[in-house]
Amino acid sequence: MLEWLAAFGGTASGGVTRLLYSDTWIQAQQALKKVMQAKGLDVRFDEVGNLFGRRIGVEEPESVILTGSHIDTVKDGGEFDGAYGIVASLMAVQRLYEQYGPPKRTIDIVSLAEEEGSRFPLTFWGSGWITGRYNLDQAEHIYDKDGISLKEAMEGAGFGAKPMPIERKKPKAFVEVHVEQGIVLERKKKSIGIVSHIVGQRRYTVHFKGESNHAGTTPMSMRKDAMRLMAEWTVFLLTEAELLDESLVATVGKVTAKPNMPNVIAGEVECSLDARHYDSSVLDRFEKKIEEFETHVKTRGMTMSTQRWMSIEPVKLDQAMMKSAARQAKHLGLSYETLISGAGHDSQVFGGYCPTMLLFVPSRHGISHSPDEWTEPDDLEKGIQMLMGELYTLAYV
Ligand code: HGY
Ligand code: MN
Ligand code: MN
Ligand code: MN
Repeated sequence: MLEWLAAFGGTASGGVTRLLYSDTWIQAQQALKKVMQAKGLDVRFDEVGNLFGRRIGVEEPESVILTGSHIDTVKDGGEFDGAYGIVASLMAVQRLYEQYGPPKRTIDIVSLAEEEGSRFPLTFWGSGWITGRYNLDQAEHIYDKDGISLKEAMEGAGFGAKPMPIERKKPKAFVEVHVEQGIVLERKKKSIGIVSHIVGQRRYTVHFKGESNHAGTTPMSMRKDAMRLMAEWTVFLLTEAELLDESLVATVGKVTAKPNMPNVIAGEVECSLDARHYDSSVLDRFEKKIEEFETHVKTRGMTMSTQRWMSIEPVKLDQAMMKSAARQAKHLGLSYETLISGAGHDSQVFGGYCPTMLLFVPSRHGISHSPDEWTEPDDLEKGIQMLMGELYTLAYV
């Protein structure tokens, strides 16, 4: 089923690009809706395009256990990030139904609309909508690289102001299985990761302004080279990150130059910055380093600006649910490791909203956000067994 889903947005390099409200995203959500219907689930979309497949509880139907993950991907990402959590939920709920019939409490499988922030400068749109982190009018002022607003894209995909009939009751719990996207489980030869914390994340867009000029006739001493300034800023900041704290990670992953010509000194450069740590005070101290560099720039006759467009706090996940997962792993005879997630997840948004559990399965060589993302089938299966056990405890007992 993962290959089948990966075909929606499959790329020449064997990766997947499925951006929020794009055609491939719409096709994937519509195809999943058909799969859910074929499994006898009650399906519906909410206002922003989160897709729900419901197995009604026969004793406490109003008590809802939510499980799933996100359907969107990064550009040329892997077939497991997000999608595995949706497929695992579908399979776990199906198997439980076949073995034990309908649950006592309702189980909602959710294919969350967006988590990555790949198309728009906003992350967790799907889980953020469900938990009230976002509202519809925010979508009007957020644009993709082509100047299309999130609102236009949402309405173009058939969602938006027309509220679909869903009640906005808080779920009793949220359970997500996800590939680790890191190398801890492989290194420690463990089958299951039980996540205790998810790091806080801050994302910035940084703009450097110098002066375009001729690459051949402008002496080095007379240049206002925005690319050179960005390079100095990058080395300074990433070095400071290493010195500040061994668990702080900072990434400059996206750069655009103007006019982006080989024989023209770049007059402007815009780049991204992604900083993460499980302690917000370290992220605050890192932000001070950004300000420190900005004061130095003024002496160079150039300018720079830093706009923080995303900030999500670190989250500590539910201890009781972690203990339940550890019992489950022991019961199933699966090796497990408790760990901190360096990747952001929808569980981070739900973690501050309802009791939340995030389970990992190993990523080969820790690779993710890449066509080389891979998890062995029997590891995927172990994740499904864990999810079945936890959903049984939450919805059947
Ligand atoms: O970027 C992340 O950490 C996640 O994969 N969205
Ligand atoms: Mn991701
Ligand atoms: Mn993910
Ligand atoms: Mn994620």
